[in-house]
Amino acid sequence: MQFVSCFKTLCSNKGLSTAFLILICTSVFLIVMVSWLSAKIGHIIHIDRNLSRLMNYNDSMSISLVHSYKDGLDDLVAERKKDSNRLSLNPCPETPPGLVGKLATNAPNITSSVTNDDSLKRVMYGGRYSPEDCIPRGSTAVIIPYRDREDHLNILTRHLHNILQRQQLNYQIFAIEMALPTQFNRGLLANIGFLFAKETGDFSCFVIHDVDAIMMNDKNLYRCGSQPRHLVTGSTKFRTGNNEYGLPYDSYMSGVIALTDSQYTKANGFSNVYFGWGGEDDDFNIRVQRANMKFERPEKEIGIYIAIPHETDSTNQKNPARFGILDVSAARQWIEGVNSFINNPLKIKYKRYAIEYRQYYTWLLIGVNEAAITKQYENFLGEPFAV
Ligand code: UD2
Ligand code: MN
Repeated sequence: MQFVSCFKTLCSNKGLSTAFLILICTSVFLIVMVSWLSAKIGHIIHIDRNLSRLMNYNDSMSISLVHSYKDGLDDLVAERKKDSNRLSLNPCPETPPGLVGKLATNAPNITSSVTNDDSLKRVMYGGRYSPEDCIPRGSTAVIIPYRDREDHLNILTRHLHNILQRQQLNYQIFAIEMALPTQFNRGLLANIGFLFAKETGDFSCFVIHDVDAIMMNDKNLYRCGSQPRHLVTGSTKFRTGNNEYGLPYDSYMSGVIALTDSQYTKANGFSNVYFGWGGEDDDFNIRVQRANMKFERPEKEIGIYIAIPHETDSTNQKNPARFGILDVSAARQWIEGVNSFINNPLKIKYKRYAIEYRQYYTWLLIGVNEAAITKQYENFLGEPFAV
């Protein structure tokens, strides 16, 4: 009633109704302006981020983007440690009790069996997790050399959080991305990821992981052994003679491997000179053998992976020089590898453009100069590069 009489007074008084109209118009104008401005600012930030991704590497360029939630993350981890002391927890059992074995997961329906639980709610910023009810037997860094496969990364990280929590591991997932326009270099990104993970946490096992490899059996434990481990025994990409999932050749060590700090360091990590697709995996196998180690695999049915189908990436073209580079793998093993980023006369320069502790993984954006690296090692690149 009061509202009606108020409205009548407003209509009968010309001055008042004009003022009211102006007030309404100004408010609407202000609301429109504020929403337009915030959309614009969001857009500018987005463009700025994309630009920084597209910037060419330049020696004099400083790191332009560093977002860090690390302080918060450290607090959480410290808190969890205090909790486990207070609750005097027991070590987690040797065989995790919640494993189900072969997953009800198939290629067109990859996420169905992994999204219906609370595992994602338990993940800490940076894609990190530690069991709440027991002391984990191992601490694993999952390192994914990565570029521009966001849909694969989303599937893989959700899948891993689900399974690695069932495996009662302390773990963290890292996506190491190479800034454009440089050709992709999987080995170099693995090395940088390994060093960064060591800087970030106390890991007993380092798993170098393709972004499109989805494990089909949760008994495939992401732990290390007394020898380097190739966790893949078969992939939906390859069929054997009797039409089972298999591997293309016996010395094939691609997709997912697990090594301790000392095993990785003893082999001197991956070679850094394979730009584009291919070669770095066979080279790494040679390195492991020359360092007197041998890859081991889990049982056949445990190590089957789904390979998410994909096209060839435009910035990861087949490297035509890869066979020549592979020929002189032995000559390069001790002069370039993971030691190229530490103390080394032929040290490789790189930039960390960004570090983000994202919700389900830690993301690193790396810039390198392909021409400079190739020049540095020109005498160690085999026939196609010989002058
Ligand atoms: C095979 C190997 C892989 C590697 C590669 C040769 C298998 C299961 N995997 O993969 O381990 O030796 O041959 O280099 O056989 N990536 C991106 N964005 C890109 C390009 C590559 O994220 O633009 C990453 C991603 O993690 C991917 C991996 O690099 O899984 C390997 O690249 P690929 O998937 O294009 O090559 P593919 O499937 O032949
Ligand atoms: Mn692939």
